[in-house]
Amino acid sequence: MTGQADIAARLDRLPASRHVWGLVVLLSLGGCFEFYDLFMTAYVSPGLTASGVFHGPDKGLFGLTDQATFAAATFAGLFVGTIVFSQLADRFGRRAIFTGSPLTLSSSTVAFNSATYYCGGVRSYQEIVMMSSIIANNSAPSADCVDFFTIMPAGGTDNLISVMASNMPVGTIIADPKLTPLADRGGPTATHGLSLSSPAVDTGNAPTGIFTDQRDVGFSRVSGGAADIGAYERQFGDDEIFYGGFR
Ligand SMILES: [Ca+2]
Repeated sequence: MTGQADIAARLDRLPASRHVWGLVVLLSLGGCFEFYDLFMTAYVSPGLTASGVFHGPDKGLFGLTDQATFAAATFAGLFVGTIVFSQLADRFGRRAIFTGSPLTLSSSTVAFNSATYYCGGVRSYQEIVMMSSIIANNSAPSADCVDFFTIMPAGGTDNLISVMASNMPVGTIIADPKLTPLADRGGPTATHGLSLSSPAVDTGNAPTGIFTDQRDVGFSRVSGGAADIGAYERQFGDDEIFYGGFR
């Protein structure tokens, strides 16, 4: 009977020949494409298409469809990141690099996502820094992580989470952000607006150098007394009934 240790020892005894190295390279490339296909395009793209971020067969950036641009740019980024930054992990150690590379969420809205396993909103095993972001109205089977879960330090300010979690940035508002239904409110994608009575209105902060909300030109990042929490900024003159979603 052959155990895993025997198999590993057998592999270690293989001569470092051209043929063996060729097999290693081919298996690595196969694994790279397979995992990329499984974890990125298979799961992420349908969601982005359904939410209106990808625009079907239309040609966009680089003259490619949105899906093709996403796949190509992410793939290129993986290679560049691996070649350039893997040396940092070799030099300083993987634990130090992972700990020093926190997940950052800034002026973002993560809402109305659902999961059948793990977390409906944001689940992180790395340190997370959240700035002026909403995580709300998500659903998941586990009460531990409806909206948010992390076992690492969570920093940042001016955030709103709808369901209490055990480890959140200090000062996080726990409340219903009163998001309005997904609709075309300008910009390239549909958005969830903010009701006038939303606790996210005028309680966020604007990142340095960011002058618009997610809809881009024509939609100021700061309107009223201060920036709103999340990706959307209520604009002066927003129709109270339409934008308020009758809430
Ligand atoms: Ca505002």
